[in-house]
Amino acid sequence: MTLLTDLDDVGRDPRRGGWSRHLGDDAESTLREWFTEQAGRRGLQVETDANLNLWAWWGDPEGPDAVATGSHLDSVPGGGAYDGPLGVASALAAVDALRSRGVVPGRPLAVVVFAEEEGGRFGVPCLGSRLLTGSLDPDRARGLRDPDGVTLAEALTSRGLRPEHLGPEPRRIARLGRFVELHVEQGRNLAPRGEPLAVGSTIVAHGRWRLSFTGRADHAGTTRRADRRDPMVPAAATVLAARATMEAHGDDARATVGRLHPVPGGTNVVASRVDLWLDARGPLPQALVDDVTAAARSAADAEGCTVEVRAESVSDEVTLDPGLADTLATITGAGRLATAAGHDAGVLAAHVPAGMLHVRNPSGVSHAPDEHAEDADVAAGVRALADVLEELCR
Ligand code: HGY
Ligand code: MN
Ligand code: MN
Repeated sequence: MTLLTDLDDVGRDPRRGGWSRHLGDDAESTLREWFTEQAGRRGLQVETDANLNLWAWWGDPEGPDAVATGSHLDSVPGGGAYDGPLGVASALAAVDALRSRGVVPGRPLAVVVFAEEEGGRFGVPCLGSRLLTGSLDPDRARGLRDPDGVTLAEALTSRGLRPEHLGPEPRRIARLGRFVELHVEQGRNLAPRGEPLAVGSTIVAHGRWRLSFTGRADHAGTTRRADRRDPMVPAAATVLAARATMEAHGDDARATVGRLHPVPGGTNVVASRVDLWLDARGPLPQALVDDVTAAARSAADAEGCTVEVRAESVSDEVTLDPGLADTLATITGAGRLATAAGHDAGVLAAHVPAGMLHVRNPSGVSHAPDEHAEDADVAAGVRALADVLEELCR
């Protein structure tokens, strides 16, 4: 808990509430320094890989069959204090617990911090783990632009880093035997069960699509209805279509528009363009996107506007390694939990046996300042993670 409260003042967002910590901003840089300092205090050897992920090693970084545990430190805009940092702080505390037990890992053990898991700046979630595993093309990554139009390549260069180094690191992946991510629960499943922990079973299919509506900018007061081609109108219809689609596709469907950006965005101006992003999740996200896109197109036509739809990131459903999940369940005594939140563990799972431990969040609220985990449950998570690492590193 001390490790977490260390971060209380880093990246607080007075306008949105909560915290905003994005790749390359001051807050995220402070978090990297904090992690490096905390790892150093524990005698862990810290390195930054070609994709800005941090690795803090206990044992030989070159050794085979390493065990890695960790999560991310970046946040969504105005996010909570636990999504990401709880997994990193718990991993550091688990190292302390192993030390106090007199355990010397029989395999190399790494605490990992993945870069830009939320995609909060450059728009692609799990940026660091996707680049590391080769599931995101480095050229595409270099050209990703943040809301101010700065590319990832420019952002890296301005920090003295080498954008040309971005790309898969198969040797680093090959040295990994297992990866376990501890994460605050997102959604309310453990409170009703009365359980502090759960072992991850699956991660739902999910993705994010950008819809760009183009019309004609004009004066809010002097432009007659008949002369308007207002992209805000089909954009608004699309927001409502996302809700209707979610309701039409059953309980597991999720369709959300949380981000909408008009250009120029003047109070007295009919917009020329509106970008909105659709977050779709469930058994068949593409079916949701198809329905929302159909509604968007017909609303755009009716207003004399055009609409362009672009997939920004798509993730299939992930089944976390069943054998590892069984091991985690045996060690911790915890039940299973499927999640509709994406994680780096879900990206690594295609290359390394990956598992998750979820720590109870009493209200289930996440991606918001009210995200919470009780101290006792956090402590249970650390003990469980230490037990898991002791067993996996035997
Ligand atoms: O968006 C997600 O599902 C995750 O919390 N990054
Ligand atoms: Mn998140
Ligand atoms: Mn997360």
